[in-house]
Amino acid sequence: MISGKLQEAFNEQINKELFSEYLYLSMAAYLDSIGLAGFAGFFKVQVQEERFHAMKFYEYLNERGGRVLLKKIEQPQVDFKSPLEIFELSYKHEQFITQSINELMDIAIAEKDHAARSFLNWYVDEQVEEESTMDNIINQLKLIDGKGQGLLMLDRELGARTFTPPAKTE
Ligand code: OFO
Repeated sequence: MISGKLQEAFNEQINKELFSEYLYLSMAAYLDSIGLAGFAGFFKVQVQEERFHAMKFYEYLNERGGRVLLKKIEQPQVDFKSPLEIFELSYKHEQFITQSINELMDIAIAEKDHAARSFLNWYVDEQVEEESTMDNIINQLKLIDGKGQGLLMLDRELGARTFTPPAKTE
């Protein structure tokens, strides 16, 4: 059975993952509103990724005899200056999530909960990918100066992104 402390920390993390989902949906809505449907599509896939992250914690808590207790989700930012600003904010947000996963790992290690450590390893690896995805697109946006033909080409490219849930979820 999972400890009360880890249960609370995992519930906090479910809230952060659901906020991530909400934040990226807000970014998608803004991008749709300015006609960048491909960029919006990229964030709609990100929304699915974040729901997956949240549900993975949800199922795990249940499996370990814990209780899922949902919390209030904050309102996300709704207006943005540019696609570049959106990806810079996303990168910063992913760094915050990485820090949060590392803190969960610290608790699991302190409690000698080896099962939780093994479970959290998936998120440690996933965060490397999450940060790198955002950082790569920031670099591409800088290369094209965030506008013109290059922006439309990147919009088309990002619109091709699809969501594929990992076959093995733990
Ligand atoms: Fe974007 O990794 Fe979850 O929050």
